[in-house]
Amino acid sequence: MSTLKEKLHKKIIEHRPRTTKLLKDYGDKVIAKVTVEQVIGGMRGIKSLITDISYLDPYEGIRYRGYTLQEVLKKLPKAKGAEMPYVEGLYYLLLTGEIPAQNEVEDLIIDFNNRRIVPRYVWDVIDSFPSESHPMAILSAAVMSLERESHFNIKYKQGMNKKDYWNSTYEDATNLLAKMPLIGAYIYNKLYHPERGHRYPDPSLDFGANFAYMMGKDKPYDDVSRMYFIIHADHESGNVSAHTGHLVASSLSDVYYATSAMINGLAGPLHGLANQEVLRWLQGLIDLTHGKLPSKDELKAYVWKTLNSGQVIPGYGHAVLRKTDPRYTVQREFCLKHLPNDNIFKYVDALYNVVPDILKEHGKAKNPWPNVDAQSGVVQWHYGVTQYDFYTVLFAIGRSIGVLSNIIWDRALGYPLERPKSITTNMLEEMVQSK
Ligand code: CMX
Repeated sequence: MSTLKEKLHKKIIEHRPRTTKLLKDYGDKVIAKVTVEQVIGGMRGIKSLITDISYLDPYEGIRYRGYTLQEVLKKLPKAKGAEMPYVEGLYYLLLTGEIPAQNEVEDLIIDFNNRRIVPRYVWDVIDSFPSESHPMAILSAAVMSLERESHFNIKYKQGMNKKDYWNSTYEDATNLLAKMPLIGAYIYNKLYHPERGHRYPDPSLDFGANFAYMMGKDKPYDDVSRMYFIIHADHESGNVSAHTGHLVASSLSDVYYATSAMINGLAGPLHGLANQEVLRWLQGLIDLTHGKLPSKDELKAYVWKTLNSGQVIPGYGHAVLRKTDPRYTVQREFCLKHLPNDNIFKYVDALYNVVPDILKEHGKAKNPWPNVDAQSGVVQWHYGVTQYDFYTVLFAIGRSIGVLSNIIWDRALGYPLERPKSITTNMLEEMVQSK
């Protein structure tokens, strides 16, 4: 057993009695009430999911295992000369709740490298897609095609004990995660640089650096990749992608089914696809102003035009957050250091000075502040990834780290099939009248 798996096993054994006690001693204790608005309004704020991997505070933003993003970026081990930590270290942290030592991450990098070979048929699946297909559709299908590799399914058919579900799920999750950067880079090269052909990974490199290498990008794109995958990894359990992954896995579908479904949820413009929408919307503004930074009044007019035509401002607002997203801030700080004179960054910064006030005046959005997607495309564009349809694939690679960690723990703690109750409009009307 690897060091990580051994530690994880120990943590699982320690944690199980807490769940058992909560259920046995407090199973019928009421912890929240549910309003009509929540039932009709997408279940906002209903406390009905449990995860220890991350927690999202509306005013502070995300914490991974209790650590803020700034702390995660500071504390996790880094490669020599790197500004951003190893992605593998984050997987270790999410699974165990502990910051790994340098040698523990190095072991994990070797383990990932041993698991990353992608079967030939996956490349065939990707190659069979028309070049106009959206990269998220291709990614979802590629992950789905790997389903036949599932250890969990083999063990399940052999009559595995429930207590061991986490073990083969860990194997599946780690095998899939190790392959995600290869699949992402292959899709990128096939769609946008077919002249390059397939770029094989470099066995001496870690997750982020290997991705940069396969994408044909020089430094500091390795750090961009690490930063990008780390900040997108998890956002507690209720967001569409994380929740979808958890829901599908709750029926004991294996991690390939669950991750493919998670990718499909992420591909919507109100969720992960917003990062591509931000760039599309910005390009409209840049074209209109011929690349010359507009005045504050011109910016305001552009924002109002979007709102008055019944569209949302992409990259702004959030279902839970009520402040500027720290994932936005991390990327902004990176931009200030590495690309302060980038023209698109200047547009993004200028918009930051006008959009929140306009959204407040507009009076609809509960959160007028920018989210992660308002900044992420700018960084990618600066380093030559200008094909913005691809941006959500990067989000999906990052998000799979959190979703897969959650699924392993779901199995370890024996969380059951998810099955909330629905009611009809008639029933709801009767309920409110009888109160
Ligand atoms: N621009 C214009 N209107 C907005 C808005 C925005 N950025 N954000 C919210 N609103 C509107 C909503 O559309 C809703 O309008 P209706 O009452 O007409 O339906 C109203 O304000 C209330 O919405 P809310 O409670 O503040 O927000 P929700 O929880 O319903 O939705 C989100 C959250 C993210 C979907 C929404 O803010 C939005 O559409 N933002 C733009 C898209 C975006 O950036 N998504 C990425 C989010 C981060 C991620 O998951 O990647």
